[in-house]
Amino acid sequence: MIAAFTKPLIAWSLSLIICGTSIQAQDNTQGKEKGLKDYYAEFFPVGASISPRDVSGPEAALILKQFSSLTAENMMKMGPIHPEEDSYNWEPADQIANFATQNGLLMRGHTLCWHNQTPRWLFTDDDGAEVTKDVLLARLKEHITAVVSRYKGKVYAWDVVNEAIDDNPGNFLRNSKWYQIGGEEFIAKAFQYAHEADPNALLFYNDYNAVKPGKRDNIYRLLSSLIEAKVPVHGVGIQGHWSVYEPSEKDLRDAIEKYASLGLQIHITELDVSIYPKEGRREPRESDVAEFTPELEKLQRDKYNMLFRVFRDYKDSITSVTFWNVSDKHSWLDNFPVRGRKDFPLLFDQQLQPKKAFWEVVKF
Ligand code: HAH
Repeated sequence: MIAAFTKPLIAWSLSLIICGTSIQAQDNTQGKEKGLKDYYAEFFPVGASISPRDVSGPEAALILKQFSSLTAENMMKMGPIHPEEDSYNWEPADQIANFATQNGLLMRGHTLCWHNQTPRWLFTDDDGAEVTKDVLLARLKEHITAVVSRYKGKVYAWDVVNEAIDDNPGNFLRNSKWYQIGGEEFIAKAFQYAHEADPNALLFYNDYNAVKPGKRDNIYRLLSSLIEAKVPVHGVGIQGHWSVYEPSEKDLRDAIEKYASLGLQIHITELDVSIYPKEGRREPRESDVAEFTPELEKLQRDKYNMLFRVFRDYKDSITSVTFWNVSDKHSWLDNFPVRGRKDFPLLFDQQLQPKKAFWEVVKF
């Protein structure tokens, strides 16, 4: 039996415990008030790719709390922004650029010259015949001049050329329409045109699988030859479409060191960590089950932990890190490489709440 006089004592110590918990809970809450951009303020800006629908509502609030840089996921690509030879669709890209500027966020431009999401008119003339190299380069110049000039002072860095290296390391350049018609020269020209339109913009070559040794060496070769030819290239974008199974820490470090040895800035441009092993585009199968199991969650935490530990180690070379999309509510990986297969590759869940991987990234 507890003596009556001890009761206030018990109540007091209980309240201390509760207070203690509540003080700690409050500390946690304060911790949660800090966003990724604040944890990484001394390292590099942290960004996300967005669509115009993200500039209002709950996504906008999450973006403003967490990120210090934005990229348009699609709206500055040639197809969406330049649908007809003589007409531009500025509105959606402007919405994103204005949201960035009004809120003091940096903006990366993506992308000026790519083999995908190109407008239908680009490679053919009025009669449907393939255009000549001269015509194609003139079109490239007109496009780059218009887009870069419009966002001058708003976009500080451009992915000028995207994915021009072949996936097979035995080949060098991708056999795209740009290459078939324009030859190797289209790459240097694109950088030149962008530099003429905005001499202050930082110009990047951007690619995926960029830390895999074979493709890495070919990207390095391209960059060295551009530098050698005095082409205005300032950085390399490592896309960072990785998975819980890749890359290895060694491949990541080796690639960063190799690119940095060229004196280039490195931007991690399109970061996500898929829960699936990487594979090519294919049809959905019945056996495709989208389940974010505790095991995958653990693998994802470990991968994100390694990635950001390495990024911090190389903060002198890595001058930006951008996630490709905002939260697991919507990721391009929900439809790639398997249509309709849900993925969970980002740091915020489908309710926009920080995942376990988020806490790995900010605890250091
Ligand atoms: C990226 N390609 C593109 O740069 C980006 O513009 C797009 O929104 C999504 C991913 C990655 C990629 C690909 O296009 C083809 C095969 C593998 C990876």
